[in-house]
Amino acid sequence: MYKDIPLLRTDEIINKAFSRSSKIVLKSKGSKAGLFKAREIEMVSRSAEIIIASLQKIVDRFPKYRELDDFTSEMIKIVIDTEELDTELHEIRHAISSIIKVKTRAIKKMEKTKERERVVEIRKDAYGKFGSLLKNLDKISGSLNNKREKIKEIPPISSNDYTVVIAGYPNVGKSTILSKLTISNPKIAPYPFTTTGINIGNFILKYQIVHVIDTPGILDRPLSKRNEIEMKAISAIGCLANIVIFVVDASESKNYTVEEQLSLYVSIKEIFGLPTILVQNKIDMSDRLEVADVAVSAVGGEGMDVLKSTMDDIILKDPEFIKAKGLVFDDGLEKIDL
Ligand SMILES: Nc1nc2c(ncn2[C@@H]2O[C@H](COP(=O)(O)OP(=O)(O)OP(=O)(O)O)[C@@H](O)[C@H]2O)c(=O)[nH]1
Ligand SMILES: [Mg+2]
Repeated sequence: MYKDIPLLRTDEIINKAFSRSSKIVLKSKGSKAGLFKAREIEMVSRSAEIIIASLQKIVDRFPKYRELDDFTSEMIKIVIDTEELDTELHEIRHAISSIIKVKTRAIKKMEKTKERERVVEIRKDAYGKFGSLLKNLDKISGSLNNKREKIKEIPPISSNDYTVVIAGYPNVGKSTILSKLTISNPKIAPYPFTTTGINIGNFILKYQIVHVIDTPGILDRPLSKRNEIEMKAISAIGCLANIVIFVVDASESKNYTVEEQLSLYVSIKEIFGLPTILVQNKIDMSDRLEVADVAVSAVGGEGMDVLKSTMDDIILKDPEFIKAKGLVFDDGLEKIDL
């Protein structure tokens, strides 16, 4: 998401602007002197245009986080300082308007001037001002480019997409379940809150894409031990999720007791208030728990068809899913008779 925000590199912009405008060739219409001046004016005008276009592209490509859906805008607010972003983009807009002013003034002066040397002097002076206005942006470039990196890492999911979230303690088999439920190998996208990455897989149900995401390091320990940022992240995921698959492991390989795992299950159910399927994994090496809705062996495949149909039944009855499908059709895609 937002992969095409350009970097703010003032040196590159200056070089591009000046080298392109130095190559300008004008066709002769009037006198030689007139042509010389016209070319000098065109150099100022073209270099200003190139600088403005490069800066404007940066302003335009940064997400308008206030207009975005909940999940993405929440994520942006968590990963970057949005007030600082506003200030930095304001600096760029300010530089753009200063460049326009410098250009307009210089061109006016050049038009009135007859002497060649003076025309060149005015053009060089405008170039100097363009350069220093750009150089002045160096003070924000590091911080702005850093925000660009962080925004790029936000998973490309919209709150309008139907999303299943997998939760559960570490090592219970969440990623294995994700890979078995989805058509593609889980894609590991960097996740802003942990160093471990978010796993995203998709499957198609009734011609509608369903995302399945596994959020390592987020929904895998007691919520009471979370700091404020992590809680914000959890609530952002809450905005996104439509249903939750909570995985518990009762086998010898478990790192946490079944009681600890069920207590996390209860708190996740409470905080999200979403339909939650309690899935016991690794039944090839453990006894069945009565509380579990479905018992599976993700590795061996046992029970996975039951999990899939339980999940599909919940999804198909969910008004949000019906709405998400409607969104696809509203976008003008061919309506398929279901
Ligand atoms: N016996 C058995 N092992 C399983 C099963 N499902 C997963 N495992 C194993 O359990 C281990 C953990 O599986 P993962 O899918 O990585 O578990 P996870 O919950 O994603 O782990 P973290 O990402 O570390 O939180 C791996 O060695 C899997 O091969 C199962 O049904 N039976
Ligand atoms: Mg995992």
